[in-house]
Amino acid sequence: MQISKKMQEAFDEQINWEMWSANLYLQMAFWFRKEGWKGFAHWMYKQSAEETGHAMDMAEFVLNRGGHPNVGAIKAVPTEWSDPKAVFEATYKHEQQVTELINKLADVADAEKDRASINFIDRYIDEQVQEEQTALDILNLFLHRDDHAVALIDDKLATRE
Ligand code: OFO
Repeated sequence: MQISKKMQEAFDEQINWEMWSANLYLQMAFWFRKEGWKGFAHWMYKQSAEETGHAMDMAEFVLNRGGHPNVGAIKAVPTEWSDPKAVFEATYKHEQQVTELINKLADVADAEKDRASINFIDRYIDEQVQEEQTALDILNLFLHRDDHAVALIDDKLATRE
């Protein structure tokens, strides 16, 4: 069944947000590099590529349903943060917003009674649980920074096979 106009427009909006997310994380990577944090920058480059992958995956789904995805104009992203912790606070907040957007996309699929889209979007609902948790886990490392040694032990124990 061909994708409805309403469903395609909802996907277009989400594709645009995924590309905005990719640009946000790319900009964060640039900021970390500029500030001399190579590890954080590496993580952000990976995160940016993952977001581009989400946009492409959604576009591929729309194409497979006989639609014509549109990226649209992508708004500028922030360029400055006060410190690494602030970047991850922004990351966590952003992922919470993306969860709301994915939920809205699912609402459109429900209203359209579009079973294929409902099924497709479900994996992003799961993905967002993971995305929020990952950002929060990193943020927690910053919140525990006064107890740096304990955080390092915590980190080490987490690698137990
Ligand atoms: Fe596309 O998952 Fe993060 O934003």
